[in-house]
Amino acid sequence: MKIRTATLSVLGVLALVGAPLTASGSGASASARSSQPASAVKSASTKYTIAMVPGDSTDSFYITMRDGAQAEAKKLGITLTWEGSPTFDPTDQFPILETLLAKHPSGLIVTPTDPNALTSLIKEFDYGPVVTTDEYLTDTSFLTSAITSDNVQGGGEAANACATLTGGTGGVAVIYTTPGTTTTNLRGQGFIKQIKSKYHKMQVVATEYDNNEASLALTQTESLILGHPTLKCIFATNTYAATGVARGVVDEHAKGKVFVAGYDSAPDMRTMLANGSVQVAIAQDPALEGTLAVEYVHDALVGKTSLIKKSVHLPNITITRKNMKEPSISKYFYKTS
Ligand code: T6T
Repeated sequence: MKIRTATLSVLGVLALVGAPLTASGSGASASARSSQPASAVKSASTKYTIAMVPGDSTDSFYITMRDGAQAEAKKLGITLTWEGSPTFDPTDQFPILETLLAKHPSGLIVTPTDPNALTSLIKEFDYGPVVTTDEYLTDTSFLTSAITSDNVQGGGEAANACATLTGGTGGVAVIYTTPGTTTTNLRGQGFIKQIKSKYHKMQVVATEYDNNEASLALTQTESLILGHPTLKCIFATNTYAATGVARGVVDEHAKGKVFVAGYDSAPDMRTMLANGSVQVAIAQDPALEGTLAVEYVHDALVGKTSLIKKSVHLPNITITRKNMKEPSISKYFYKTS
């Protein structure tokens, strides 16, 4: 039986008084409890452990999220293990998740790289709180919390930026990542909805998937510029898309003619904004996602369930060349180590 937030408050009280605790929840019988793995049994003196699995281990977005999580875990005296695949791919993420779960952590934080493919494996972790960050699962019924950015709003914001840059006329295109990436899909949907509902003299001339590869986004951008003479703005829905699109615009000598609204604020984004190959970056706050995720796992473990929000959409930050050096904005550039 899954520990749900409603039953965790009882478990948390038991933990505080040092009573043997198990995954079974408040309604479980003593015999059922004794059959739980020893590692699931917590007492007040036991340190909690959290397994955290990012979308991938190389992207500055997830590294920044890890740092936020690590800092919060340290504050709370929790041991956090962070492990991910270098690629954003459910097939590669699966065995990592499986290995970490076999160690019976007290809680799990995961960025699922597919909305469905990992659900049954994650559900096997049925004795502790599970929080997703960034990406969405289709089935959220068993989650303690799902924390992400407001991706639809971010896409709409990118559309507003394109409209301002182009005077509200001309063609626009969207570069998505993979069909299974829920965040970038929502950003594109938010963008297209805003263009169609608000900017009647702008047209969506093309949408592409770059397979999360900057090199593919680059060649797609070159083809888009050559194939669509009315194209005036491209929305690149994540870090790699933005890098590739910016390079494609430069290679085609289209800087200043084809504008770029990018997502994310990886370190390279500073250069791209400064040299005018990207005009606007919609940045997220991954450090806060990580901090909140650890906080909610801890709240669930100690029974402070009233503090947990089941679904969180954090606001985005719009970065331009003009504001990028202001300390209140520059702190949102992601870190690489
Ligand atoms: O945009 C982020 C993240 O939100 C998305 O889910 C995948 O790509 C990034 O990690 C940036 O590369």
